[in-house]
Amino acid sequence: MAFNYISAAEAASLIKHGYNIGLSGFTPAGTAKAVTAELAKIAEAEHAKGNPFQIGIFTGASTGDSCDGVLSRAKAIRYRAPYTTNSDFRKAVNSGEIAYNDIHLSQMAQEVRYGFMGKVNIAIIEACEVTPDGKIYLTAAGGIAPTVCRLADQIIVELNAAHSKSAMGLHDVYEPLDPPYRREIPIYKPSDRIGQPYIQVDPKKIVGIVETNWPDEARGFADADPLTDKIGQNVADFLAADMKRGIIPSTFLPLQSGVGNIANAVLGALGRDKTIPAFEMYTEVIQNSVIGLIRDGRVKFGSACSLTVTNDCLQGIYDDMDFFRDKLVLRPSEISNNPEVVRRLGVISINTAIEADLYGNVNSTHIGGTKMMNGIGGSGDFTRNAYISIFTCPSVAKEGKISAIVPMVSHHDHTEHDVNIIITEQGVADLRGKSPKERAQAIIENCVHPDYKNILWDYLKLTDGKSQTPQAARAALAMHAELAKSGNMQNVDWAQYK
Ligand code: 0RQ
Repeated sequence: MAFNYISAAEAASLIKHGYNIGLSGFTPAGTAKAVTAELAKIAEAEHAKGNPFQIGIFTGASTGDSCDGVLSRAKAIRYRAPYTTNSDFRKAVNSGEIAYNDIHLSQMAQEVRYGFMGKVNIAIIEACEVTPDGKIYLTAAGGIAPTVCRLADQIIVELNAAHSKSAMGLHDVYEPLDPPYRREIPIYKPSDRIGQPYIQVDPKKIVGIVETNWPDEARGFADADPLTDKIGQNVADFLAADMKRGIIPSTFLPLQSGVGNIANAVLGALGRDKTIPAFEMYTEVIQNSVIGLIRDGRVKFGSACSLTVTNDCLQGIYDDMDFFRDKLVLRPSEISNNPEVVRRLGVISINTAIEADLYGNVNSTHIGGTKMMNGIGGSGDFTRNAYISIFTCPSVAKEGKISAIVPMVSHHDHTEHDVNIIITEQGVADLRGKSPKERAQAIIENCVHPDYKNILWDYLKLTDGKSQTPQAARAALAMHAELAKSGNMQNVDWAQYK
C-alpha cells in the first residue's frame, strides 16, 4: 500500500478537541515528538480564538518536552496517564489544571484495553521503518505502542531518521490476551523472546507518515558524587554479602534498577565489585551505565522497555548493533514490568524513595503528602513482586532540613509488606523477617542521619511502644507540619504532643 506522506502540522490537524491520543515511547526514549509539538500550536491558536482545545494523553511513561512540556504550557492537556517527569506538567497538575492518573506502568496497556480511560482516537508512533504491509518497527522504547496501535481508529507514524534502521530487531512485541483467555507469559529468562520484532497493523489505518529527524530528548546525568557513590557502594556491599550467605545464588539474579543518578551510581558500584558475577537485567529502563557494563562484560543481558540513554550513547549502540543484538531486548511495558515474570525470575529491585517511615512504608510520589513529584512509575510493579526489594535515598534532603526517614509517610506507595531493604548513605536496614517494632530499631540505627536519630527515638517515646505498629496519632505527621511551618524538620518540638 502506498502511504500518504504528510507534514507534522497536517498530522496534528487530524487531532480534534476532546480526542485521546496514544503515544509510543517510554521516558523520552522512542516518544513521538513532531506531531505533539505542532499540536501545541493548534491548541494555542484555538485558545486565542476563544475555543476550547484539550486532549487526553495515554503513554508508556514520561515523554520529552516536545510532548508534556509544550502541551502543558499550551494548556492543551485535559487528562494524562501514567508517569511523567516534566516540570511544567508537574506545575499544571499541582495547580489543578490537569487530571493525572498515576498508575503502575505494567497496568497501563491493559487499563486502556479495558476502556477505563476512554477511547483511543489516534495513535502516534515513532518508527525507524514501516513497510507497505503494515509492519511498524519501533525505535528506542516499547511502551504501550502495540495496544494503542490496535485500539486506535487512526495511526500516524513519525518516521524518525535520527534512529538508525539498525534498531530493527531490537524489539520483542507481545500483547497478552485479556482474562479469561490470558495464558502464562512464557519468559523463563531475561533473554527469552516470545513475540515479533515489529507491530503488525492494518496498513489502511495509517493515515499519514511524518518524516522527521529529531533526536530523543533524554536527560543527561550529573557526575557521581560522594553521596550517591556511598549509597551505590552500600547496595553493592549488601548484595555481595547476601550472595556470600547463599541468599542470592552464586549465578546471581536479574536486577531491576530505577532511573536517575542514584541508579547510575548503584550500577557503577555493582560493576566494580568483582565478587559479584556478571549479571542480567530484567528492568524497565536501561541507562548509560548499563551499556558501559555490557561493553565491559559485567552485564550479560539487558531486557527492558526503553533505552533511556544519552543520544551519543544511543548512536554508539546503533553503530555497534552486531555486538548488542544478542545482549539487549526491548519489550512493551506490560511485559518488561510484568508482575508474573518479575516474581518468576526472582528479580532484585532497586528503586528510589522520596521518604520512608519507621516501619518500612515508602512514599515515591508526593512531596509533603499532597504535591505530585513524578509518579509511581514501575517501582510498584517490581517492588511488590521482587525476590528482594530495595529502596535507596539520601538520609536527608534540602541541606538537612528534611529527614527522608519520618515517623509516618505523608503518602503511601509501597507498603511495609512489600519493602525488604532500605539503604541510605548511612547504611543498610534489612527489614526481612522483622516485626514492625524491630524494623523501627533497624531503620533508626542504620539509615537515619545523625541529626535526626534522637528526634526519631524521642518520637517513639510518645507512642505506647507496645502496639503492633506503635504510632502517636497527633505527632505522626508533626515533622511534616514543622517543615511547612518553619522550613526545617529539626525544629519539631515533641513536648507539645506529650
Ligand atoms: O528536589 O529537584 O528541588 O532538587 O526531590 O530528588 O534526590 O534529586 O532524586 O531525581 O532521583 O528523584 C523519588 C522523585 C527521586 C524519583 C524520585 C526533593 C529533592 C529534589 C528529587 P529538587 P533527588 P531523583 C523507574 C522507577 C518514583 C518512580 C520510580 C522518582 C527532588 O526517583 O520519581 O521509582 N521515583 N520509578 O530535594 C521533600 C523529601 C524529599 C524531597 C527528595 N523527603 N521531601 N523533597 N526531595 N526527598 C522510573 C520509571 O518508572 C520510568
